[in-house]
Amino acid sequence: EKWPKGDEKVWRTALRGLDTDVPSITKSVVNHVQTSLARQAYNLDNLGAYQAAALSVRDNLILNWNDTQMHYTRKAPKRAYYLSLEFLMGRTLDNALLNLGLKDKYQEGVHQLGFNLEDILEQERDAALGNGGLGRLAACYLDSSASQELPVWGYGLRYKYGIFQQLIGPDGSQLEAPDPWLQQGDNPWELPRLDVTYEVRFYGHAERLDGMKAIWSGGQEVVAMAYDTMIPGYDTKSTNNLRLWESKPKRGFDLQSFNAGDYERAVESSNSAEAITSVLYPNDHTTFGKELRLKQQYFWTAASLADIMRRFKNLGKPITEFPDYVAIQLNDTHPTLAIPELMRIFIDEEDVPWDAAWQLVTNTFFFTNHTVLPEALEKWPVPLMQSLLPRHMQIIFDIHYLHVAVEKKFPGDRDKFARMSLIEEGYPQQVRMANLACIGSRKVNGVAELHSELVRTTIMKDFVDYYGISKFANVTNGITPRRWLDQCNPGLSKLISETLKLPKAAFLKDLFKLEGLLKFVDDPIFQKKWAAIKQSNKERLAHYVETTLGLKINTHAMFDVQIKRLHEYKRQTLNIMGVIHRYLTLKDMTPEQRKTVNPKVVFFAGKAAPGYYIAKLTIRLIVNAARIINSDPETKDILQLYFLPDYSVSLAEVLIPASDISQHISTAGTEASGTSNMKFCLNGGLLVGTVDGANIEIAEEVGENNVFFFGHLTPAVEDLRYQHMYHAVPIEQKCPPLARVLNEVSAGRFGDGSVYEPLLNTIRQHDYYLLTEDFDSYIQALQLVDEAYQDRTEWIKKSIRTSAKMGKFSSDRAIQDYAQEYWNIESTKPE
Ligand code: GPQ
Repeated sequence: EKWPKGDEKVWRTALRGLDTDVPSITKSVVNHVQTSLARQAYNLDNLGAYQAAALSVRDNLILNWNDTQMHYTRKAPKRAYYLSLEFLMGRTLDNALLNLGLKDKYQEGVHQLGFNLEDILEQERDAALGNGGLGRLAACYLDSSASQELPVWGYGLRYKYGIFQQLIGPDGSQLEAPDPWLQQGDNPWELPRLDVTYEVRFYGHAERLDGMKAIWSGGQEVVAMAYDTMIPGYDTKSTNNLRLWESKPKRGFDLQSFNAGDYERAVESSNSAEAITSVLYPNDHTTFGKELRLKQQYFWTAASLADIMRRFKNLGKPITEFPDYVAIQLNDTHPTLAIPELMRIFIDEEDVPWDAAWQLVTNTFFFTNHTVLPEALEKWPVPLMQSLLPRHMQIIFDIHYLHVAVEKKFPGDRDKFARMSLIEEGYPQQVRMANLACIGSRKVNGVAELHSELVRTTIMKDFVDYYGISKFANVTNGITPRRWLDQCNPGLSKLISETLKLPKAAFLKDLFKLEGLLKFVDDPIFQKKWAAIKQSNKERLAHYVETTLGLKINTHAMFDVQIKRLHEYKRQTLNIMGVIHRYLTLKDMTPEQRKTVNPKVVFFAGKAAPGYYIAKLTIRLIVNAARIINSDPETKDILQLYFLPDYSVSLAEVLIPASDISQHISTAGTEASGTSNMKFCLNGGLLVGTVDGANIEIAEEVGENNVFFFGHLTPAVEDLRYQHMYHAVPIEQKCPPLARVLNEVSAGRFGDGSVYEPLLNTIRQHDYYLLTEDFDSYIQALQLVDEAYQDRTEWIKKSIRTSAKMGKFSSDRAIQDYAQEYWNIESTKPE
């Protein structure tokens, strides 16, 4: 290789990289204080120290990133791209330090400079570019891809505002405030790429040419500019890329209007271009059909595909080899426009004939479905698509006529044809994105065994008949053990390492190694250490709650946790009704009886979509019930209830390691997988749950005697709903204890009861999520939990066994599956 200029020896010494001994680290941090931050050392605060430490760590990431990307370019392996509208990354500094293996040294270094690393880490704001499980899964998958040295990039949007900040108002309601996460100053974890830009068109008209080609012109163009975020692998130099797009006006502003003195007009185009990536839509499991959301989706898929195409073209390979070098995973239907967009590129720009283009497209894409709930299945009105993306609408119609030719295979079955159609009839007609994603992809997968089976037998049933079963598979979700064990629970990680006599990297890279703990289940000394770590995590949580909310928590109580988005199907209502039931039962007891009760603290956290009225009412009820219960002198020592506001990845990192028991209680058949269930169990928490999602596979691993299952099973749900619709039995007969709870709420025991009527009516009337059907068995399950907790040694054994059997739920296993069975990519690393 040739040096571009100058003295090779000088270059070689200069290129040696960074030293990572403690003196070099302190030097680098102080350098950043003085130069990058231009601050004085003597009045440096924790925030400044965070920024300097982050910049110093970033230097290491950038060098690894450069080497990895250079290696990919030279070696030109097949790559996979993970397209996701959400990446719920959380904080980066701690994770980067652990993955680089530099945490101890930075701890020492900043200590020498007069700082405490833990305090510095607390300065970082979460990158919360996601709503919940779907976005966090994408983040875990990036960590696993880099850790396994797989050539995978993520593509998403760089929202200026992430998920809203949740506040609780004086009446207990959720209030929303914007999340200006970038306003802390520079985000040290991203690299703006001023030179990586693409123009993206909206509106205009599409004129058909000969054959299937067309020309799309006119309309408006905006610019997509790339920001790159480094994704370090654990215990490897491999550092992958997350490329997020920002929208910008094509020209700064309209000079003509500006000169004419029309300032408003001049900035208008700039405002509308920038609006595209200004905010994350805060709805989970629902679609709203807003034009701006469709713009986001196209803007992101168009920029990402242009980027992928440019990279492919640099290889100098014939276009027919595109799927040999590119695999694209569609995270839900949000990026489905990538299918017609790639068709457009092939046909209109690359002169590929239709059939060949369709072959290439359907060998490139893979589609993950994350729910079977009908309200979450995306549909876009045809008139909206026609106006915003006229060429794509043509292509979708062409795909519809050429490839949903079901009538050939099932002649005369008009119903089947109607169900499989890309276009749903109605006023207006709508495009069904899940159908498009399905027929445009090589494979379709669900995210846990039960869910994948439901995908095959419900929403994709007709397509299974058409394509055969092998197109429809399962990849059970996973979580990264780096963040969700080592980072959030360093004490436990250390104990495991000492007990197994293995370096941490051994089990953090192969989580099945935790099975080695089974040998120690009966070892009283190990049990004691295990329990002590849980205790100190409870104290860490209590300390957090005391310093942030000013509340004092009984750390000798059982900690019972439900943290997830507020949604009727997740049944936080079942939990709060259970808590109230417990409260009423305690009130019924004599003081003597109460003395025998084991204390319990119940935690809730989670955001409700701002427009989701019933979910917001649930929060209000929890908060107001907490106010009454926590101040009742008769019960406050044995039952406490907390709603922790503003749930986030970093709050989860404190809550999860502290839990004794966590709740995953969705109506059977509604929670596709769940991933926090895996996180709790990995940290030695036990699980109360329904026979749903990944709960089932967790129970398979740990044994049913180590989980607390309750409730009706999936096959019963449909019939029960039917009964509730047409042969409703009044709740007083069906479930007297629940009726009593609802009456107490109604009667104003937790503040003005009339406020809660709409929420209570969801249960009294259709009870779509079957609370009345599951309440009795739920209360029984909680009773069993109480009894099991009495025998502390047996409980600790369950806890150890649970954690020991979490190997399957590492996202490394999930990513291996995608890499081998779907993407056909291989590990490769620099040097
Ligand atoms: N999930 Cl459709 C979301 O977080 N948001 C959504 O809009 C949809 C699904 C979740 C799903 O509810 C969980 O059961 C999964 O564990 C998670 O996706 C990841 O697959």
